[in-house]
Amino acid sequence: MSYCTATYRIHDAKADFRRKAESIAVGMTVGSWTELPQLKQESMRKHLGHVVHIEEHESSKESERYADVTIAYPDINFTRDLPALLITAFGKISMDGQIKLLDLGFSDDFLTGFPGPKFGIPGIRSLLAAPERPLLMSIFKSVVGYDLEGLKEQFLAQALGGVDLIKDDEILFENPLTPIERRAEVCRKAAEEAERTTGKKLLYAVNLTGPTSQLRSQALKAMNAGATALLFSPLAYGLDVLQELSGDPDIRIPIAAHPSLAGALYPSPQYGISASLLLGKLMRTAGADLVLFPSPYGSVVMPREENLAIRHELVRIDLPQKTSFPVPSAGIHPGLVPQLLADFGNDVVVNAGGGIHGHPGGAAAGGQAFLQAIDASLKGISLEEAATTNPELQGALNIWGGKK
Ligand code: 1AE
Repeated sequence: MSYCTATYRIHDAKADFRRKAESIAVGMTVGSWTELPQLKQESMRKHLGHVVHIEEHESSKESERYADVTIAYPDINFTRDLPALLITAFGKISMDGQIKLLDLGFSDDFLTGFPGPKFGIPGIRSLLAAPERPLLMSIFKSVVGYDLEGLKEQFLAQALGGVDLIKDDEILFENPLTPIERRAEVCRKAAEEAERTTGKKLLYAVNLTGPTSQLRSQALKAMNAGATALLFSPLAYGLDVLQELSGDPDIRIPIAAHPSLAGALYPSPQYGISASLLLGKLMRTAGADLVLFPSPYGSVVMPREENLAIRHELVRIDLPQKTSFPVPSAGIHPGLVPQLLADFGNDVVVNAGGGIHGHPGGAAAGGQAFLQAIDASLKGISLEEAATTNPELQGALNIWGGKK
């Protein structure tokens, strides 16, 4: 028999955790067990979940009493898609008291349904001809209400700074001023123009939005008009939609997953879904080539150990799927680069919006300041020292300083 597992943290001041775990294992599979006649019990046994492990954490404070519980769910009960597993493992019980889904363990059989990222870290590195170094991504800012000319101007400024990727802001939806295929076309030309100056390849991720039924045709439209990547918010649409898009053989460009809505799901110690599962394992399994999430250091913060746990899920090499690029984001400026590289190593995309556009010398200088910070960090030179010969980096340090 093949099983997927789910590990939960259950907070309860008084519960008998074994009874609670057994009631979940039975309740989320065959419904009831002891009330079934003997014959029925035999035929239902292959569908019955079971408790694999319980680790209780007692505390003098009743409110801090909890147990980590792992339950195995027979694969025979669900189809090979994430919604089916999520509903089995954390459907109804997600609303039943203080319970947080910490992890899912996929059986080999279940995992065969998930090809994972089409490009992943190796594919993106190959598209950018950047085999080893950390990458730099810039985010369009102030895009709502702009026309194509305004967008092109911003794009060029970012591209001339030498960034590897530029992404739309996630709040740029389909609109008459900059429809997806027009901005893909205009920005592709701008990327080619910038490449002639910088000598660097560049991916542009257009934001894929609109009704779910139209996403595929919008993605193809964008790709055919010149988009070289897509930005998508899987938690607003559903992870299965990401999987459909990433698994579509006609969509031949990488997908960057935006974490919109994630804050409603991972931060509580008592409720929701852990960050490493939500933004790490599930995003990679559903096929995200790059995954954005808040870093521990910027304007929106996530605890460092959760960041590292996400990274682990995205880059671990003991899985059949390609690895996904971790993209720690939000309030990132050049002063944070040494710490980010220390945490993430070279397989990271340093991502900034305000930290590029807010540079006193403009967006091109903002990109250059980041590249200088990355270069200095890789050489083990302090940013202060590097800034003595790099005025763009000095400009960034003057306003944002180093890591706070
Ligand atoms: C965690 C997502 C960050 C994001 O999407 C974004 O737009 C960040 O912008 P800045 O770098 O904080 O300006």
